[in-house]
Amino acid sequence: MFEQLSARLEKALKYIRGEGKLTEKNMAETLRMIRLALLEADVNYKVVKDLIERIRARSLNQEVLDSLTPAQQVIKIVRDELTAVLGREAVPLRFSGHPPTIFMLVGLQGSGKTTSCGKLAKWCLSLHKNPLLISFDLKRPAAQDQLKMIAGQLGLSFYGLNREQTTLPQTALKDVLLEARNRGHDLIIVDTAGRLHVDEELMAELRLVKDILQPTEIIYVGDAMTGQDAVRSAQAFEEKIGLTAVILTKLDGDARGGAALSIVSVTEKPIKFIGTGEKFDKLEIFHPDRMASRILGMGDILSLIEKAERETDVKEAEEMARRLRREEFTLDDFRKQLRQLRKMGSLSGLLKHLPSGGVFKNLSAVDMDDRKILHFEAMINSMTPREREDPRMIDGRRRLRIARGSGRPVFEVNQLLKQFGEMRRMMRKSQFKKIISTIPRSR
Ligand SMILES: Nc1nc2c(ncn2[C@@H]2O[C@H](COP(=O)(O)OP(=O)(O)O)[C@@H](O)[C@H]2O)c(=O)[nH]1
Ligand SMILES: [Mg+2]
Repeated sequence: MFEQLSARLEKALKYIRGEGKLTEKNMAETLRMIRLALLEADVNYKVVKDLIERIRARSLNQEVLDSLTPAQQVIKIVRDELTAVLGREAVPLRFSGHPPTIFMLVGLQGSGKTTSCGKLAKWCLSLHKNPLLISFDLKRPAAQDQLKMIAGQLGLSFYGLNREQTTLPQTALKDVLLEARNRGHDLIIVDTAGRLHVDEELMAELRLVKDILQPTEIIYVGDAMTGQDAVRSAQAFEEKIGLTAVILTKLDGDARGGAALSIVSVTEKPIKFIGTGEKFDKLEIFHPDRMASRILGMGDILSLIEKAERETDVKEAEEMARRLRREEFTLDDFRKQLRQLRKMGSLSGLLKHLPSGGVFKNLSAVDMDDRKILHFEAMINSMTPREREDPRMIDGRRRLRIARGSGRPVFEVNQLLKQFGEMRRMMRKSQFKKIISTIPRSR
C-alpha cells in the first residue's frame, strides 16, 4: 500500500538528506517535491496546502530534537505532521454504558459495508461481546441473504427482516431492539443500503434508522482505492447523517493514500479500523503514527530517528575526546608552570603551604625538587613546538637530540617524559570527571 507515495516522499527527503545544511533554497525544493507527491497521491488539495505550510513553518523554526541533523529533523517533522493529519492517536470503538451497543455502517455501494459488518462482529467476539447482525438494506432482498451467509460463516446470530417489516421500517426497528434484548445480545451491528452516488432518498432512509436506533457509533465505510471520491462522499454522509468513525477498506490494494490522508481532516472523524483483505480477519486497528511511518516508506522512520540519536551519542563522545585533547596539558603548559614555580622561590618550601588540588598537587605527586625544575625546563626548551604539543612523537633519536641540546643525560629525558605522562594521566582523569559531570544525563 502507498508504494508510489512512499517512493516519492523518500526521494523528496533524500534530496535534503544529501545536504549537510538546510537552506531556504533546498527546503523550498523539498517542500515542492513533497507537495507534488501528495497531490499525485490524490490527497485533498486543501489538506496538502495546510500540511506543507506546517512542515515549512516547523522546519524553519527547527524547534525539535537538537540531537538530529537538520535533514533528519525535517523527516521527523514530516512524519509528525502526517501522523497529525491521520488523527494523531488510535481511537477505540465506543460501547454503550446501557447495552445494547449499536454500530451502524454507512457508505457507498461496494465500499465494503457488509464485509466490514462481519469483520467487526468477529472483532467484537474477541472483546467478549455477543453481537447480532441485521441488515437494513430494505430494497434489495439479496442484501439480507448476503449478511445471513456471512453470519453463518462466522457462526454469528443474524436477524432477518421479512417482507412486511421491510415496508414498515419504524416497526421493524423496534422489533429488532426487542429481539436483541430478549436474545441477550449486547451488541447490534446494522448493515445499510448503499448507492453508487449519494442521493436524498438514501439519506432519508438512513436518518430514519439513525433516529430510531440511536447508534453508539455511525461508521462510514470508505473504499481507499477510490481516493477523493471516498472523501467527498464521507463529507456528504457527515453533513446529512453525522458520523462518529471511519473504516477505510481495501488498503491491501494499490490505494494511492489520498483517502487516508484526507478523510480525517475533512470529516474530523477518526479512522478506527482499516480493511486489508476480503477475509474476515483482515481488519486492523488504525494507528496514525504507524501509518505515517508506513507512508513515509523509509522502513520504519522511528528506527532512523533512533539511529540518529545513537549517532549523536557517538558524536558527543568524540567531541568530548576532542575537548579533552584541546584542554590537554602539554609540555608547553608544563614549562609555564615550572617557570611560575621558579619565580615563586623554593618549591619544597612552597608545596607545604599550597592548597591541595590542581597542578600543584600533581607536582608534589611526582616528586619534584628545585634543581629538577631547572633541568626539566632546559629539556623542554630543547624540544620543537610539535614535540611539546604531542610528546608521543619523541622517539629514541629525538630523545638523544633533546639530551644533547639541554646538556642532560638521556635517562633524564626519559624521566621527564615518564613523569609528565603520569601527571597528564592524573589531570585527564580529573578533567574527564569534570566534563562528564557537565553532560546532561538524558535527552
Ligand atoms: N481487497 C479487499 N476487498 C474488500 C475489502 N473489504 C471489502 N472488500 C470486497 O469489496 C467488495 C464489496 O464489498 P461489500 O461488503 O459487499 O460492499 P458493500 O456494498 O458496501 O456492502 C467485495 O468483493 C468484498 O470482498 C478489503 O478490505 N480488501
Ligand atoms: Mg452490502
